[in-house]
Amino acid sequence: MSDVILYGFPISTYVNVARLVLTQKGVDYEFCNLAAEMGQSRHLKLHPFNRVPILQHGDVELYETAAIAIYVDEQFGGASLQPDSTLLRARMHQWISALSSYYYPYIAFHLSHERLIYPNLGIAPDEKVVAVALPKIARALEVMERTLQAGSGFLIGDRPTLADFFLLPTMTSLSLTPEGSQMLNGKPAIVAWSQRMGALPSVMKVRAEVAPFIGKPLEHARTWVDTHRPRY
Ligand SMILES: N[C@@H](CCC(=O)N[C@@H](CS)C(=O)NCC(=O)O)C(=O)O
Repeated sequence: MSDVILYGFPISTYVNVARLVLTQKGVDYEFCNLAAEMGQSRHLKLHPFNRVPILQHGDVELYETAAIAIYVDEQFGGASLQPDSTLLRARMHQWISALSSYYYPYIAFHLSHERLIYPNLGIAPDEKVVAVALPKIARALEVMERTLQAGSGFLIGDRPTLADFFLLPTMTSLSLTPEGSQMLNGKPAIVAWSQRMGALPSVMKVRAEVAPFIGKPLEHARTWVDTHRPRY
Protein backbone atom coordinates (compact mmCIF):
# COMPACT_ATOMS: atom_id res chain seq x y z
CA MET A 1 0.00 0.00 0.00
CA SER A 2 1.31 3.43 -0.95
CA ASP A 3 1.68 6.27 1.57
CA VAL A 4 0.46 8.68 -1.12
CA ILE A 5 -3.29 9.09 -1.48
CA LEU A 6 -5.07 11.43 -3.88
CA TYR A 7 -8.68 12.23 -3.00
CA GLY A 8 -11.17 13.49 -5.55
CA PHE A 9 -13.81 12.43 -8.03
CA PRO A 10 -12.63 10.84 -11.28
CA ILE A 11 -13.87 13.33 -13.92
CA SER A 12 -12.74 16.45 -12.07
CA THR A 13 -10.41 18.53 -14.22
CA TYR A 14 -8.25 19.64 -11.28
CA VAL A 15 -8.08 16.11 -9.88
CA ASN A 16 -6.86 15.00 -13.27
CA VAL A 17 -4.12 17.62 -13.26
CA ALA A 18 -2.88 16.09 -10.00
CA ARG A 19 -3.22 12.55 -11.37
CA LEU A 20 -1.24 13.50 -14.48
CA VAL A 21 1.55 15.06 -12.45
CA LEU A 22 1.76 12.08 -10.07
CA THR A 23 1.76 9.64 -12.99
CA GLN A 24 4.29 11.61 -15.04
CA LYS A 25 6.58 11.63 -11.98
CA GLY A 26 6.16 7.87 -11.58
CA VAL A 27 4.74 8.19 -8.04
CA ASP A 28 2.93 5.12 -6.77
CA TYR A 29 -0.33 6.48 -5.33
CA GLU A 30 -3.78 5.34 -4.34
CA PHE A 31 -6.85 7.14 -5.70
CA CYS A 32 -9.69 7.62 -3.23
CA ASN A 33 -12.99 8.42 -4.97
CA LEU A 34 -14.89 10.96 -2.85
CA ALA A 35 -17.83 11.28 -5.30
CA ALA A 36 -20.34 9.87 -2.82
CA GLU A 37 -18.98 11.96 0.08
CA MET A 38 -18.60 15.42 -1.47
CA GLY A 39 -19.51 18.08 1.09
CA GLN A 40 -19.73 15.54 3.90
CA SER A 41 -17.63 15.44 7.03
CA ARG A 42 -14.67 13.36 5.81
CA HIS A 43 -14.36 15.55 2.72
CA LEU A 44 -14.67 18.84 4.62
CA LYS A 45 -12.04 17.72 7.13
CA LEU A 46 -9.67 17.24 4.19
CA HIS A 47 -10.69 20.39 2.30
CA PRO A 48 -12.21 23.31 4.20
CA PHE A 49 -13.43 24.89 0.94
CA ASN A 50 -15.39 21.82 -0.24
CA ARG A 51 -13.28 21.14 -3.33
CA VAL A 52 -10.97 18.48 -4.71
CA PRO A 53 -8.20 17.34 -5.11
CA ILE A 54 -6.50 16.70 -1.78
CA LEU A 55 -3.13 14.97 -1.48
CA GLN A 56 -2.05 12.97 1.53
CA HIS A 57 1.60 11.89 1.82
CA GLY A 58 2.29 10.30 5.19
CA ASP A 59 1.53 13.10 7.68
CA VAL A 60 1.34 15.79 5.00
CA GLU A 61 -2.07 16.95 3.80
CA LEU A 62 -2.38 19.47 0.97
CA TYR A 63 -5.18 21.03 -1.01
CA GLU A 64 -5.03 23.42 -4.00
CA THR A 65 -3.78 21.80 -7.17
CA ALA A 66 -0.88 24.20 -7.77
CA ALA A 67 0.48 23.47 -4.28
CA ILE A 68 0.03 19.73 -4.81
CA ALA A 69 1.77 19.82 -8.20
CA ILE A 70 4.82 21.72 -6.94
CA TYR A 71 5.06 19.47 -3.87
CA VAL A 72 4.90 16.30 -5.97
CA ASP A 73 7.40 17.62 -8.50
CA GLU A 74 9.94 18.63 -5.86
CA GLN A 75 9.39 15.86 -3.33
CA PHE A 76 9.66 12.86 -5.63
CA GLY A 77 12.32 11.68 -8.10
CA GLY A 78 12.08 11.69 -11.85
CA ALA A 79 12.66 14.50 -14.34
CA SER A 80 11.63 17.91 -13.08
CA LEU A 81 8.42 19.33 -14.54
CA GLN A 82 9.55 22.90 -13.91
CA PRO A 83 11.88 24.92 -16.15
CA ASP A 84 15.37 25.75 -14.84
CA SER A 85 15.33 29.49 -15.42
CA THR A 86 13.56 31.98 -13.17
CA LEU A 87 11.81 33.64 -16.10
CA LEU A 88 10.54 30.37 -17.55
CA ARG A 89 9.33 29.22 -14.12
CA ALA A 90 7.48 32.54 -13.89
CA ARG A 91 5.95 31.83 -17.33
CA MET A 92 4.87 28.41 -16.06
CA HIS A 93 3.12 30.04 -13.07
CA GLN A 94 1.57 32.59 -15.44
CA TRP A 95 -0.06 29.67 -17.30
CA ILE A 96 -1.17 27.93 -14.12
CA SER A 97 -2.79 31.14 -12.89
CA ALA A 98 -4.28 31.91 -16.33
CA LEU A 99 -5.82 28.43 -16.37
CA SER A 100 -7.61 29.10 -13.08
CA SER A 101 -8.71 32.63 -14.03
CA TYR A 102 -9.44 32.61 -17.77
CA TYR A 103 -9.71 28.99 -19.02
CA TYR A 104 -11.20 26.71 -16.35
CA PRO A 105 -14.08 29.06 -15.29
CA TYR A 106 -15.53 29.51 -18.79
CA ILE A 107 -14.59 26.15 -20.31
CA ALA A 108 -15.17 23.71 -17.44
CA PHE A 109 -17.31 25.55 -14.92
CA HIS A 110 -19.66 27.15 -17.46
CA LEU A 111 -19.62 25.47 -20.90
CA SER A 112 -18.90 21.88 -19.83
CA HIS A 113 -21.34 22.03 -16.94
CA GLU A 114 -24.11 23.28 -19.25
CA ARG A 115 -23.34 20.94 -22.13
CA LEU A 116 -22.14 17.77 -20.38
CA ILE A 117 -22.71 17.64 -16.62
CA TYR A 118 -26.28 19.00 -16.35
CA PRO A 119 -27.72 17.21 -19.43
CA ASN A 120 -26.35 13.90 -18.03
CA LEU A 121 -28.50 14.60 -14.95
CA GLY A 122 -31.58 15.47 -17.03
CA ILE A 123 -31.16 19.20 -16.29
CA ALA A 124 -31.67 21.58 -19.25
CA PRO A 125 -28.69 23.78 -20.15
CA ASP A 126 -28.86 27.53 -19.60
CA GLU A 127 -28.07 28.96 -23.04
CA LYS A 128 -27.31 32.38 -21.55
CA VAL A 129 -24.42 30.90 -19.56
CA VAL A 130 -23.07 29.28 -22.74
CA ALA A 131 -23.46 32.49 -24.75
CA VAL A 132 -21.51 34.54 -22.19
CA ALA A 133 -18.74 31.93 -21.95
CA LEU A 134 -18.09 31.49 -25.68
CA PRO A 135 -16.33 34.83 -26.44
CA LYS A 136 -14.20 34.40 -23.29
CA ILE A 137 -13.20 30.93 -24.48
CA ALA A 138 -12.45 32.25 -27.98
CA ARG A 139 -10.06 34.82 -26.48
CA ALA A 140 -8.37 32.20 -24.29
CA LEU A 141 -7.88 29.90 -27.29
CA GLU A 142 -6.36 32.73 -29.35
CA VAL A 143 -3.79 33.34 -26.62
CA MET A 144 -2.90 29.66 -26.32
CA GLU A 145 -2.76 29.19 -30.11
CA ARG A 146 -0.43 32.15 -30.50
CA THR A 147 1.88 30.90 -27.75
CA LEU A 148 2.07 27.41 -29.23
CA GLN A 149 2.62 28.71 -32.76
CA ALA A 150 5.60 30.74 -31.56
CA GLY A 151 6.95 27.94 -29.36
CA SER A 152 8.70 24.59 -29.66
CA GLY A 153 5.93 22.06 -29.11
CA PHE A 154 4.80 22.74 -25.54
CA LEU A 155 3.63 25.84 -23.68
CA ILE A 156 7.16 26.48 -22.45
CA GLY A 157 9.96 25.07 -24.58
CA ASP A 158 10.30 21.61 -26.07
CA ARG A 159 9.23 19.43 -23.15
CA PRO A 160 6.08 19.28 -21.04
CA THR A 161 6.08 21.29 -17.83
CA LEU A 162 3.44 21.67 -15.13
CA ALA A 163 1.85 24.34 -17.38
CA ASP A 164 0.93 21.72 -20.00
CA PHE A 165 -0.44 19.31 -17.40
CA PHE A 166 -2.60 22.08 -15.92
CA LEU A 167 -4.11 23.01 -19.29
CA LEU A 168 -4.70 19.52 -20.65
CA PRO A 169 -7.80 18.33 -18.69
CA THR A 170 -9.64 21.62 -19.28
CA MET A 171 -8.84 21.52 -23.01
CA THR A 172 -9.98 17.89 -23.15
CA SER A 173 -13.28 18.82 -21.55
CA LEU A 174 -13.63 21.64 -24.12
CA SER A 175 -13.14 19.17 -26.98
CA LEU A 176 -16.07 17.07 -25.68
CA THR A 177 -18.57 19.92 -26.18
CA PRO A 178 -20.01 20.71 -29.64
CA GLU A 179 -18.99 24.38 -29.47
CA GLY A 180 -15.52 23.53 -28.19
CA SER A 181 -14.86 20.94 -30.83
CA GLN A 182 -15.87 23.45 -33.52
CA MET A 183 -13.67 26.19 -32.05
CA LEU A 184 -10.70 23.85 -31.86
CA ASN A 185 -11.04 23.04 -35.57
CA GLY A 186 -9.61 26.46 -36.31
CA LYS A 187 -6.70 26.08 -33.89
CA PRO A 188 -4.10 23.77 -35.48
CA ALA A 189 -1.32 24.46 -32.96
CA ILE A 190 -3.60 23.57 -30.01
CA VAL A 191 -4.76 20.42 -31.80
CA ALA A 192 -1.14 19.38 -32.49
CA TRP A 193 -0.23 20.10 -28.84
CA SER A 194 -3.21 18.01 -27.64
CA GLN A 195 -2.04 15.12 -29.81
CA ARG A 196 1.53 15.48 -28.52
CA MET A 197 0.26 15.48 -24.94
CA GLY A 198 -2.11 12.59 -25.67
CA ALA A 199 0.81 10.45 -26.85
CA LEU A 200 2.63 10.69 -23.48
CA PRO A 201 2.43 7.36 -21.59
CA SER A 202 1.33 9.20 -18.42
CA VAL A 203 -1.58 10.83 -20.24
CA MET A 204 -2.64 7.54 -21.84
CA LYS A 205 -2.56 5.82 -18.44
CA VAL A 206 -4.66 8.47 -16.67
CA ARG A 207 -7.14 8.64 -19.55
CA ALA A 208 -7.63 4.87 -19.40
CA GLU A 209 -8.29 5.11 -15.63
CA VAL A 210 -10.83 7.90 -16.08
CA ALA A 211 -12.58 6.56 -19.24
CA PRO A 212 -15.16 4.40 -17.41
CA PHE A 213 -16.52 7.50 -15.62
CA ILE A 214 -16.93 9.77 -18.69
CA GLY A 215 -20.54 10.45 -19.64
CA LYS A 216 -21.93 9.01 -16.37
CA PRO A 217 -24.23 11.19 -14.23
CA LEU A 218 -22.37 13.10 -11.53
CA GLU A 219 -25.02 12.98 -8.79
CA HIS A 220 -23.42 15.47 -6.41
CA ALA A 221 -23.46 18.06 -9.25
CA ARG A 222 -27.26 18.44 -9.03
CA THR A 223 -26.86 21.17 -6.41
CA TRP A 224 -24.42 23.10 -8.63
CA VAL A 225 -27.40 24.59 -10.49
CA ASP A 226 -28.03 26.63 -7.31
CA THR A 227 -24.50 26.98 -5.98
CA HIS A 228 -22.31 27.25 -9.10
CA ARG A 229 -24.42 28.42 -12.05
CA PRO A 230 -24.07 32.15 -12.78
CA ARG A 231 -27.30 34.14 -13.02
CA TYR A 232 -27.25 36.74 -15.75
N1 LIG B 1 -8.58 26.14 -6.51
C1 LIG B 1 -8.88 24.74 -6.47
C2 LIG B 1 -10.04 24.45 -7.40
C3 LIG B 1 -10.48 23.02 -7.32
C4 LIG B 1 -11.87 22.80 -7.92
O1 LIG B 1 -12.60 23.74 -8.24
N2 LIG B 1 -12.22 21.52 -8.03
C5 LIG B 1 -13.55 21.19 -8.52
C6 LIG B 1 -13.48 19.97 -9.43
S1 LIG B 1 -12.61 20.30 -10.91
C7 LIG B 1 -14.42 20.80 -7.35
O2 LIG B 1 -13.94 20.46 -6.30
N3 LIG B 1 -15.73 20.86 -7.53
C8 LIG B 1 -16.67 20.45 -6.54
C9 LIG B 1 -17.58 21.55 -6.18
O3 LIG B 1 -17.37 22.68 -6.65
O4 LIG B 1 -18.53 21.28 -5.47
C10 LIG B 1 -7.64 23.93 -6.85
O5 LIG B 1 -6.76 24.49 -7.53
O6 LIG B 1 -7.52 22.79 -6.43
